[in-house]
Amino acid sequence: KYIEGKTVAIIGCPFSGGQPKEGVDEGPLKMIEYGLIPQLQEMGWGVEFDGHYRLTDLRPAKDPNIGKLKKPLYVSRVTHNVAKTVESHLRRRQLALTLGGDHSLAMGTVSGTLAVYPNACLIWIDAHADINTPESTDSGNLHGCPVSFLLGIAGKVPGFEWIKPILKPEKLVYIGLRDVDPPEKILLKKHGIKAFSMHDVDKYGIGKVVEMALDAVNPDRSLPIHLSFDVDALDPSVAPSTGTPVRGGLTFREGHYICEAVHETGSLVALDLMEVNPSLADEASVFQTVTVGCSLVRCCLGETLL
Ligand code: Z70
Ligand code: MN
Ligand code: MN
Ligand code: MN
Repeated sequence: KYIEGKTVAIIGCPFSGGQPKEGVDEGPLKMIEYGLIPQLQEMGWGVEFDGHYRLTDLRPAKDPNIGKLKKPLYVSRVTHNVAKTVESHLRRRQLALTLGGDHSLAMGTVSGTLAVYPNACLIWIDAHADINTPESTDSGNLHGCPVSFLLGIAGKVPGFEWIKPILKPEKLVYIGLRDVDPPEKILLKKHGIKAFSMHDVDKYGIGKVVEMALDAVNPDRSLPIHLSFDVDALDPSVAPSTGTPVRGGLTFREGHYICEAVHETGSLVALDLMEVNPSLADEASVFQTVTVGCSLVRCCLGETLL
């Protein structure tokens, strides 16, 4: 009902400025090279692909740290751009698929979604909570901070004035967490944010976890859904080519189940597939990671096993 004419806009975001490792900017290019567009077309989707965005053009000549935060001006410019792009596609009733790139991009993608659908919920699939504030971050990498900016708990940071803090804590749910910094644990508790760790996946099984997650943020399954999927939520044996692999992650099927269940709601409006880094690990690992990324996207867009 939110998407008209079964069309998806692919927003290729070759961006690595939110973290220190080169190569994550090649994620979107590889996903396209591996045939994502014809795969979606074969499923009956109209695909609008504008090409990969030339985000490096936005890189400022000077970009000093703000406190601990690294490349703040670059990240703020890029994410502001991405927000406007996602917003424009959603206004045209297209599903917005953003290929990353590092997860700082979600400051943009989620802002774009909430601009069009203020009642949307956010399902965040990740090994990490990415909720550090400029104060709490140890690394200073902005891909560890997007959620705090979206919630409006990041304080004032020059360049990021454009972000409207319109994400409510009760509209956010996590699945897959297993590498959460101590200050992040405090923030999750303080704001009462629902989070399902790998312990919960073990305890309840993925079917029950997804049901509980949807019950928490989308009880009748009709509100618009933004799904932000960090490929490092998957176990490193399933998706090895990513910047921060953490063992003990989602299996191939658990990852796909989440996508299938979200598709079944009929309410998905925006999807991020983030942190695919084809420059890390050998060729077979890159193949494995990029193909699983394409496969997750297809499941979110309705591919079924039977
Ligand atoms: C840590 C930080 C992170 C991804 C690492 C790690 C965050 N909490 N996210 N890799 N994808 O630096 O804030
Ligand atoms: Mn377009
Ligand atoms: Mn992440
Ligand atoms: Mn992560």
